[in-house]
Amino acid sequence: MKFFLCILALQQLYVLSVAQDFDFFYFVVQWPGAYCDSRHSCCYPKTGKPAADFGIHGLWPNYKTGGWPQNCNPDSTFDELRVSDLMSNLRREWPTLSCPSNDGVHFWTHEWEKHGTCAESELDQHDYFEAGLKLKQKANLLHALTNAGIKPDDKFYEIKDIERAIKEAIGFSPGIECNKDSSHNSQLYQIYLCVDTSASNFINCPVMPHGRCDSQVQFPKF
Ligand code: U2P
Repeated sequence: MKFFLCILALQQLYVLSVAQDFDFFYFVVQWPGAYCDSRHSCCYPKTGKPAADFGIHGLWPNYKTGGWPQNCNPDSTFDELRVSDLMSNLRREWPTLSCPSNDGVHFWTHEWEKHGTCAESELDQHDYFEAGLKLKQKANLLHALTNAGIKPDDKFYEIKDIERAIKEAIGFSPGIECNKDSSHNSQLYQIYLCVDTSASNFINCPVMPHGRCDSQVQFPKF
């Protein structure tokens, strides 16, 4: 009897350890011009003004029913040594804009501890950040938009045209999030792409983020 109970307990343990702890990722990039024009204060990183390109915000495990897990493992802290080979790419592609000006470690620590720790069943710390960098390159979102004549020139663009340009370039519809600048203009702020649990392939979004965009949005200069 003891033996069978033991087998049962081991089986339960196995089911728990391989059970999916999230359903997909949001890969989220932010337009620095909109971040800086919004109510946020904005400070350039110590390494200087980021390029006029989308910067990575995060790679966020999500549930297909909405909602997300967060801060899943307090014992797993961000360790710069684990991503030392990625540092120059992180500075360029995942730049911090928060104040006071800093080198980005605070931002990456936050993203790892809040989100990355919830995907540890799929990706260790190095692979989590590397996956974000690879997705940024694969999506090439600024290129997708400029190719369709949508440029960061302070002009207003139809949100439908922005969505269409991205869908044509990568094959999947994005989620778009807007913010308001100090004159209450709706601005293109963040783009969400859905990604499978291996963090390598774009997929159709099981659930779209709430975007708060007007039908026409400004693509601000940076
Ligand atoms: O939207 C405001 C903040 O909520 C967090 N967020 C939002 C959507 C989602 O699917 N997952 C998620 O975590 C983000 O928090 P941050 O990572 O910036 O702390 C987002 O900025």
